[in-house]
Amino acid sequence: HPIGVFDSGVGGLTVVRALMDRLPFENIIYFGDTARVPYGVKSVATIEHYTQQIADFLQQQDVKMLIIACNTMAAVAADKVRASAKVPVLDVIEAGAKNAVAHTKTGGIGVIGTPTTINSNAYARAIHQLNPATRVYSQACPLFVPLVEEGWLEHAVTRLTAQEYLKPVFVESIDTLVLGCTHYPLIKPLLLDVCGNRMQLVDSALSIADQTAEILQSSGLANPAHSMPEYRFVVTDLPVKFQTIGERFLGRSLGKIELTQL
Ligand code: DGN
Repeated sequence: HPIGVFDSGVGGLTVVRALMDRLPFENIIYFGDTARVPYGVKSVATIEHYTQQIADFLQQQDVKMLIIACNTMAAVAADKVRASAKVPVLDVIEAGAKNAVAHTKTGGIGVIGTPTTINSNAYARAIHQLNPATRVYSQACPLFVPLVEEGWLEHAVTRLTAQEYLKPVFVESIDTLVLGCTHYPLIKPLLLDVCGNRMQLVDSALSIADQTAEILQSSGLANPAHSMPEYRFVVTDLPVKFQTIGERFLGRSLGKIELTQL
């Protein structure tokens, strides 16, 4: 049975990439809702409805586990998905929060993400639940998603934008910064540069890959070593640049892309 990974569009491929590296014998089916992206600006009711549709679709494909790769979906719809799912459900927020709490030394944790993720306060809640003594500073960075999709990973415009979002008062209050959006791992070097190289960046894609590995091992659900993995990529629309952008996120070729309607 494959691991089901889903996202509002192309971004969750950073999570698939981390899973492929960490768990090379696992089958993965990726679902990207490219016809309805971006979710980051939609209402909670709509995001919940879309997320449930995708979780149902993936369970019909016999997945052994569901991974909510999209921070925006995880922020507002994870509880709903968990309540109805018949397989374990992991999400990037839970994984990223755990990692942030483990890394911080000063107790000052920064979180960046889409406006919906930040407004939901989901990261702050998850972090405080793990360690009430931490201080969480949040900053919405709506312009990063289009800049990353444009491929401007080292561009002067992206650098200026980052300097605007990550003001010294914000940066100086924290020692750990959670990349609370699927797109941000691609601009890690630039963010590190803007924040000062001593900042601990928490990549929620890597965090969730570690958590997935733990759960598969402890539950005995892991595929045997040396199995040949199968990967499927399913989307609701095939925009012109999907292949190019997707391969940049995945770090390798996507192969065949399947189109479906929900
Ligand atoms: N995948 C979304 C996230 O991680 O928040 C970003 C893309 C979007 O829906 N705006």
